[in-house]
Amino acid sequence: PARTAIIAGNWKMHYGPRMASSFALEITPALGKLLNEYPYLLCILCPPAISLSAVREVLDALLFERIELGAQNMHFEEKGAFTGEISPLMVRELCTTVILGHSERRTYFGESDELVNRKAQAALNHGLRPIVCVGERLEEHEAGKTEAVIRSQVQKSLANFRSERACDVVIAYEPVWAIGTGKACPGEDAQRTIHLIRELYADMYGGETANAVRILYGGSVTSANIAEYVAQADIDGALVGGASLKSDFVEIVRKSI
Ligand code: G2H
Repeated sequence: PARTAIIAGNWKMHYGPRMASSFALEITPALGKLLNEYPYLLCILCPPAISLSAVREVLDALLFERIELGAQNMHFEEKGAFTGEISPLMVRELCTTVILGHSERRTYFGESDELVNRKAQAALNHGLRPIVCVGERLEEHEAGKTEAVIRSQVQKSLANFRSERACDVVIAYEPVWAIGTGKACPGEDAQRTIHLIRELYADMYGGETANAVRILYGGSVTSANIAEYVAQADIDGALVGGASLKSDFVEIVRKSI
């Protein structure tokens, strides 16, 4: 395949250090075995910040290098008086990746496209791979505004990267109406929007970069529907929420191969 696929598990606010450690111990041997057999897939676990060290220890002990670790959010500054925040330098000590601009961050914590863009630039500057999330809300979807909303989010959230770094970004298309609702977006519809995102990215950074950038689908992905997404030409994997908290996650990875 031209692009190495990614299956990322966004644990959201589930599993403190103890549970995270035992769950990681439960799933990583099977995940590691699958990944050893198939080099074109990368798996990224994204536990809550407080549990990153615990999962890091499990991964280091098992020596599965293609299971990586990601944070779910971070501040753009390296350090300072920002109570409750974590910085790119801190994330970099344990992780390769950081999820940015998830719709829950945008909705409940007021994150704007401009803030997400600033965080994504900070991630790239510190050698972290940002997974930048975009997606339209239900009312926008129903009003036929998907394309306009996505265009605006992509143009603002993904602007001004140094062109040589723009292909290191991962984009996640997560229609908000499909998140945690069990109403997954049909594969062909996700493909259509993700193709549009790739075209927009080509306008911003050139065709070669757009061809190299990984774009994931997210929203109610399970082992029962993952095949529908990875079969699409422009979809390079998934950002999985609820189903990443169970052993179903191993099945999702198996079916992505
Ligand atoms: C979308 C997704 C993971 P879920 O938020 O980012 O969650 O798979 O539970 O819809």
